[in-house]
Amino acid sequence: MEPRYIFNDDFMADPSAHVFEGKLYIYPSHDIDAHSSENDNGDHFMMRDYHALRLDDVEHGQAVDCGKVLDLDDIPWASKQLWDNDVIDKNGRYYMVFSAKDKCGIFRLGVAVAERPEGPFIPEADPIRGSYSIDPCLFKDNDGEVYCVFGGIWGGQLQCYRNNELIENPVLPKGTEHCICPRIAKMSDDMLQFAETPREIEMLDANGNRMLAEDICHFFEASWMYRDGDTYILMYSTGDTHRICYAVGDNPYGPFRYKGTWLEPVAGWTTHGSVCFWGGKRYLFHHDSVPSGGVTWLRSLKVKEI
Ligand code: FUB
Repeated sequence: MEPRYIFNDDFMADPSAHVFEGKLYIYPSHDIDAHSSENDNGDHFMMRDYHALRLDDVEHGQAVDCGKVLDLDDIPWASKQLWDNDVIDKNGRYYMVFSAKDKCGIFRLGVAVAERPEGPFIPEADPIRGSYSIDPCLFKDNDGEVYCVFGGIWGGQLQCYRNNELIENPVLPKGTEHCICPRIAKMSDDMLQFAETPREIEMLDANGNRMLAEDICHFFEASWMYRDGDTYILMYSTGDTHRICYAVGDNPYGPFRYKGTWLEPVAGWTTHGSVCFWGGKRYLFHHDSVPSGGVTWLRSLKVKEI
């Protein structure tokens, strides 16, 4: 199958793809043109709502828009920038964890709950206690435990935290300094809070050494975790080197060792994806900015087989 666009009706990005109730759903960010200037802080990503999409024919069809499932105006604690989200099913309900800035301009993770995959998702009054940064991925292990893997640097603010505390005067690592790594926390049974203090996932290069800031495959944002047999796969974006890479480990907490690159740089600054199995094949859902003529904040959804 040739890589192809799956939703030509609107600009959407950061697709989280899952099979729920025998159907393939995608939960993307909904890009808009807010006419804000582009900067390293990501101020040009001013998204205000989320939609759920359903894709019935992965290799040929266009996704169906199931409608708006959550609006910024309905989230009591959030002020702006609905960035990446993910959804998981548990105990017959659907839980979305999403990133947004609070009233102080700090990224937090929030939970919203739905009775059906198509939503609507009803947001909790407050963000997850102790949450920070962006790009939550919800990974359900074979024993039913759900983990939230999250974090992104630069505009995603992950460099502002050490040991889960805000630090003063954060600096980004450079050169041969260790790169900043994603965080992981098991979710509570009711899926509304972290059940434990988030831990940093150790990321290793192909030789088993700690990943460095200068490595082309360094972690930046957009974690996606899944399991294949006894192997845990952590896919992520390298941000400023514009790749989607993956690393493997033997448990969700890591360490994870770099294994390969699934997507070379695309049109537009960001790259971000999810992996979903459908019809016996493994697909990478992601985005690029070709249809908008390269506008970084107006991205379109794609799929390719991996
Ligand atoms: O969509 C806004 C941000 O761009 C996401 O949170 C990042 O992963 C990048 O795709």
